Amino acid sequence: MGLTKLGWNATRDEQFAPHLAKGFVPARVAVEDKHFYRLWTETAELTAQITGKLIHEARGDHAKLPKVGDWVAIKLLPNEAKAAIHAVLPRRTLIVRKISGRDTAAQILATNVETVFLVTAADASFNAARLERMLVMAHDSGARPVVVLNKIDLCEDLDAKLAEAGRVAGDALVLAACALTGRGVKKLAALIQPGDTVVFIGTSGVGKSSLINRLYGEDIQATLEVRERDAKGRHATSWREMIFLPQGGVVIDTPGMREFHIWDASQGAKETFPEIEALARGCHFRDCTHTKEKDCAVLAAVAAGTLPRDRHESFIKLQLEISYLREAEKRAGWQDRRKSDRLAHRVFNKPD
Ligand SMILES: Nc1nc2c(ncn2[C@@H]2O[C@H](COP(=O)(O)OP(=O)(O)OP(=O)(O)O)[C@@H](O)[C@H]2O)c(=O)[nH]1
Ligand SMILES: [Mg+2]
Ligand SMILES: [Zn+2]
Repeated sequence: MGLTKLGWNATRDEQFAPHLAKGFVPARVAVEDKHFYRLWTETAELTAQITGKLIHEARGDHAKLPKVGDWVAIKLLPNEAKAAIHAVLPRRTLIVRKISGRDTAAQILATNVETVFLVTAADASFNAARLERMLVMAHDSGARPVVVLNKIDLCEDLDAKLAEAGRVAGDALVLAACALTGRGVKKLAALIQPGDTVVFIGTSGVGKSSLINRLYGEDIQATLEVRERDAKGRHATSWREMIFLPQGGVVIDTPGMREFHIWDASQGAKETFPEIEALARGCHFRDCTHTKEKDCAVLAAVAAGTLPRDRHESFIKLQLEISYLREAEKRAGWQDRRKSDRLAHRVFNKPD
């Protein structure tokens, strides 16, 4: 597989020059499974491990280790379909999500993607607030967000749902689709150019893998009925994986997420709530929280009915979450460091 088809370009050539001088080969991370990786090089698919040196250089920062979508510098092990990963090239974009659960830590969902498809189902499970949170994450990533309203065959008030999605989506494109019949999939496909990488994210069961199968033209990803998954309490997709489309373009499928928390989201919050950002310029206090201050232009707009109350509430909830995460970040960062020190210790002491 040619590197250009996988998204390699002149900038990457420049970045790779020092690695090339050391005899390394470029590859892209297709699957990450704890500390084993599946990589694509120009000509082959290989399994790989990271070097102890790379772990050491990451100094406990998990984000510095290779993730799905990363370009890496590898050393091929002779006569084996195996490799060692020596370095990670700079990331152009980064999709980060807070890990759910009590330990708060950032989780990288994908890197170096051009477009993030935020998939929701247009059936009764549709939830505009969740979509809003996904959009914040996407705006932070540097990639272009596109909202996909899937399962439109199960929706009786599509116009209302589209309007609601459009309201939270702001400038982001909103597409309607049906993975069962293939309706709307052409429009989606048109957004994926050869050399592009896109990622599908959304809660479990919304039809991410079904849409990818449609794009591919064949069932290559397993899907599972929502009824069945409830009974079994599991997701259909269980790891993040890159898929190369026959028509060109790389797609990353991800396991559904139960919840969307937001990591370093203050900038994304501004982009998701541009009308509040604009109103805030009229507040008396520069650090107004728009909750109780006097002469608050945002509260005034809510009272006047020009800013919908639920938009204001979503904004406030997000601010609370961001400040909570800031606090938790310090603790989690510390814990993570200890964990990966232990890991580094293990790798360093592994017999060769
Ligand atoms: N009616 C209808 N069903 C759909 C549509 N798209 C997907 N489904 C069904 O919804 C179920 C879940 O689809 P998946 O593609 O497995 O969902 P997913 O988002 O990949 O789920 P995870 O891998 O668990 O995150 C399957 O039974 C699909 O057949 C659609 O447009 N309409
Ligand atoms: Mg899936
Ligand atoms: Zn204010």
